[in-house]
Amino acid sequence: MAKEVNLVEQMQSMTIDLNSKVLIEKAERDGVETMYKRKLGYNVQCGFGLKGVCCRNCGMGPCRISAKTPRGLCGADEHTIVARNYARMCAGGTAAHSDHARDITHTMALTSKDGGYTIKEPEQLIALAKSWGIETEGKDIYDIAHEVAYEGLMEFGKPFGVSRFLVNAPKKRQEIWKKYGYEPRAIDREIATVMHSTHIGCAADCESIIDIAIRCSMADGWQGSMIGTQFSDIMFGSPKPVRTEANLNVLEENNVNIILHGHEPTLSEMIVLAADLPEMKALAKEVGADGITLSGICCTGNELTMRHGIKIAGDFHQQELAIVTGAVEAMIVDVQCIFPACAEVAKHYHTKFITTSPKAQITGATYMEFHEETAVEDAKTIVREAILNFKNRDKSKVLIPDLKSEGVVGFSEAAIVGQLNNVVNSQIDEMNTVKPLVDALASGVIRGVVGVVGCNNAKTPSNYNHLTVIKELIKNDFLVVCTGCGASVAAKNGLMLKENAKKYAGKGLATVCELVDIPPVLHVGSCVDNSRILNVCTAVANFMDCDVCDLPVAGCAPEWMSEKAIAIGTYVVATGIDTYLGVMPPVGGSSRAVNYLCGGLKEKLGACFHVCEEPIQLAKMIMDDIEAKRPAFEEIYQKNVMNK
Ligand code: SF4
Ligand code: MSK
Repeated sequence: MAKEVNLVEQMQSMTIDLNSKVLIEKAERDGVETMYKRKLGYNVQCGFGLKGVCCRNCGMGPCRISAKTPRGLCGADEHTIVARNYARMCAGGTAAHSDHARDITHTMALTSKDGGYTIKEPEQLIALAKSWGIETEGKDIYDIAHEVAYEGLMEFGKPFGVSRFLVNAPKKRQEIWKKYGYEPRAIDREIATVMHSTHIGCAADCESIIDIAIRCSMADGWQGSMIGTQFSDIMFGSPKPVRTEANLNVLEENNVNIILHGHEPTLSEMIVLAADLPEMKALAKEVGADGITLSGICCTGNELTMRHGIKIAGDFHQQELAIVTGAVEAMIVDVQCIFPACAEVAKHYHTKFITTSPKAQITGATYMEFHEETAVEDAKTIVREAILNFKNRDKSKVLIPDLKSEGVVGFSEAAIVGQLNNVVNSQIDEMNTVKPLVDALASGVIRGVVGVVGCNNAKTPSNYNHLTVIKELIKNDFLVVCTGCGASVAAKNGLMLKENAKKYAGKGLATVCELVDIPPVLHVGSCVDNSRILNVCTAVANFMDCDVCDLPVAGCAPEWMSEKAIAIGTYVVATGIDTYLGVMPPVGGSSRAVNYLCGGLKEKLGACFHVCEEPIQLAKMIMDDIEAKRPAFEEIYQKNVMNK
């Protein structure tokens, strides 16, 4: 018995989320295996993999670099192997974000006045069309949408030219990209180039392989993700500040609980629409429920909360635990970050674990394929399935943990700028000016802005690095903007409430929060929406007539885990923003790779990676580096803004 208690305590020590601790204990009681149990078996992980020195790029391998075997069978050394593995991670991440964007673009091609998908932001569409040289005068908005969709799809495979979005960057940044060959051409081409160059017998020079990886990641940030975010905003609406709640207590005992998990708003937006239909609400009553509660996990959750205030059930590490509550009628998933284990966990309860994408079928799940062409009907079928499952719920197995937090989310670029602009400097007419943000930064009231983004990683206690870094930063007057699961962590802990600014933020930041009615941590969206951070930084740099690397800003991924996160970090560095990681990427086996990524790139790009696995130290590194940049930044402000 004592042994069992120790086991539960050991698992509970792997998260700081109190709801998760309750459900870890319940999972053990219910005989359910979760990630926390599996982690016990992974205390010693493969040293070759951790350092990135294992190669299986051909059938002669796997080859593993050690003192005894310093080269693979083909002669590739640790520098080649590490760089190739790193590049393939960037290609995987770029493929995931960009294939999501491709589907969004195909959906834009299906929009129509009376169809499932419509245009909610015609002005944004027209502005984008004009910037792409598409004639808009006198044209039906849906004709414009279809032309923009066609041009968007060309970004994936156009034979000539580079990303259409690069021209928005500061001139100095564009010159750097041109000089070093970092301008991404077609998205698919960049991914293919990485796969080709890292094939056996191709590139074997560490730094040049990393350069190819950088160009590929640029196709993620400055092409695929920009398309994903902008097209989603045009079709589903640009987020605006909205109140929400976060953590597993958002599940409701007497309601049909539907959790949406994954990444594609094309599916989740339709589920929202279907669940709101009177016929569905009536069906829920018929089966004995009071109503229907939708909530989200991972980036689908982020997309939905940003646009509709739909509650955030939890983050990446809580997906299995959500099912363990026994109160979930259906977990509907599409693509990315979905544990295959959810199918197994669901078998212990009445929960239907429903996969919907041919790209992500999972053994043991209920597969209900979703098609954009028949979106509304498909969504209704899926929601009906969830509602009818309410009668199978075993009340004796239900445990919804007690905690949730309120928060305000929905800070798109326009919302951030608009909020500051409205209040700080209301005499400025152009809604688009970033001057109030620049003024707040230059005055030093806000010391800097840090994007704290990314996943949860089982190498750290869930949420610990995120929460520690964010709290340190806001305590010292650094405004934090969050995406992905980092945003869920902040929301769950009350950091997205203006009312809590006084408690957690330094005096300067708390004053700004009070004045302009924002929380100290801003939710800017899903992992694809990191492009919003690029856009705001770009707008500020353009306004100040400087480069992005001159700004007092940084990126941080305290608990990154996915290939997408590696691609994100790489394009953020390429944009000129120093990026701080709380978990070491698998590159430590190559001194050349480490020196280039964490040093050499600084000379070329004005930014590089920094790694520190202790979160208070990590936050300190960020703050010290930003403070060191401030005198030059303030000089630029005096010269280029005050004297304008
Ligand atoms: Fe080994 Fe070279 Fe083949 Fe890699 S590519 S598995 S190092 S022989
Ligand atoms: S969902 S990529 S765990 S942020 Fe985008 Fe969260 Fe990371 Fe997936």
